[in-house]
Amino acid sequence: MHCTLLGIPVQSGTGRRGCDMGPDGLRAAGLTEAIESLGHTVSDAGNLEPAPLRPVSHPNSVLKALPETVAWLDALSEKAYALASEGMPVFLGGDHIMAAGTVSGVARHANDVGRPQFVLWLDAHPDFHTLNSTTSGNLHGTPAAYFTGQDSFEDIYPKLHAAVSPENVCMIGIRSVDPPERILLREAGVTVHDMRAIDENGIAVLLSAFLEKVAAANGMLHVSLDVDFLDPSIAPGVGTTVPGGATFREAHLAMEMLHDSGLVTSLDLVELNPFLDERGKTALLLTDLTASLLGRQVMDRPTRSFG
Ligand code: HAR
Ligand code: MN
Ligand code: MN
Ligand code: MN
Repeated sequence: MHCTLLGIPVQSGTGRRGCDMGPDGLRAAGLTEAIESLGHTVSDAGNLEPAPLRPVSHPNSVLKALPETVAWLDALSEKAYALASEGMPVFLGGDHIMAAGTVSGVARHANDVGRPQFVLWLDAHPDFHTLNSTTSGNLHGTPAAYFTGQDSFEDIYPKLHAAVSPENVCMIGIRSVDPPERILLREAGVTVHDMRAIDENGIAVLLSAFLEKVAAANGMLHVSLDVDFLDPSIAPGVGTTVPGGATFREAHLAMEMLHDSGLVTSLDLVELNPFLDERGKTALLLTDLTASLLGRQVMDRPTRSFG
């Protein structure tokens, strides 16, 4: 397989600085070498730059850095669309607003080739605010609402060529949901597995059910991995730590199952903040998780097929 790395040093979607160093943190941790060691080829497309600013405004006065953020999305949605037709894009963040660009871009490509787009959202947060519902104004809380076609984004975020059906989105690891998000998620029909669901069922059961669904539909699968999906004790290098996250083995098992499924077509690694990390611990863990997703195993085992 061929992987293309694209750095997206955006941090205008979050209230904390340091996410703009995320792509270089992942490079320093040896991401390219880890992927190559598995027999894949890698090209590094470098870091994206934002498009020119265009005048955008919205009546919600708490929104932070809206024009700057939109400029990143304008560039990224086009770039992600272009990269989706050549091997597996690995998008290096940057804060999670970038998923508005990556998912809209890859979903547009899936639509071109007549396949449904699915999204596995691994995060403490659903990031399902609209521009109307957010009260923090931090736009990294909005990408999943945008790419599933919820209202408020029209003529502000890039034109959405192909919305992802909310029924094709599975969120795992969720443990911080704002009241308006809870209502919107239920109304839209997104599958949300909170941490209690992991505790009660085990992550393998939850993920298998989703992978069966993707395989049965011959879907494309985008994985969006937010650092705060992981417990802060193993992944401190993130601006929004939330206690009670996924363990080291839960995260690796999810990645190993994703590899075995053969279904993953694109990947986001988001919210790494090297300024807050401890001697590269979080960057190295993300690198190892990516290796598990791309085929690293302890012992050989027969691949399991879905669908
Ligand atoms: N829901 C909160 C807000 O809107 C948290 C925002 C999202 N934070 C993240 N994303 N780290 O996963 O402000
Ligand atoms: Mn997130
Ligand atoms: Mn998060
Ligand atoms: Mn492989």
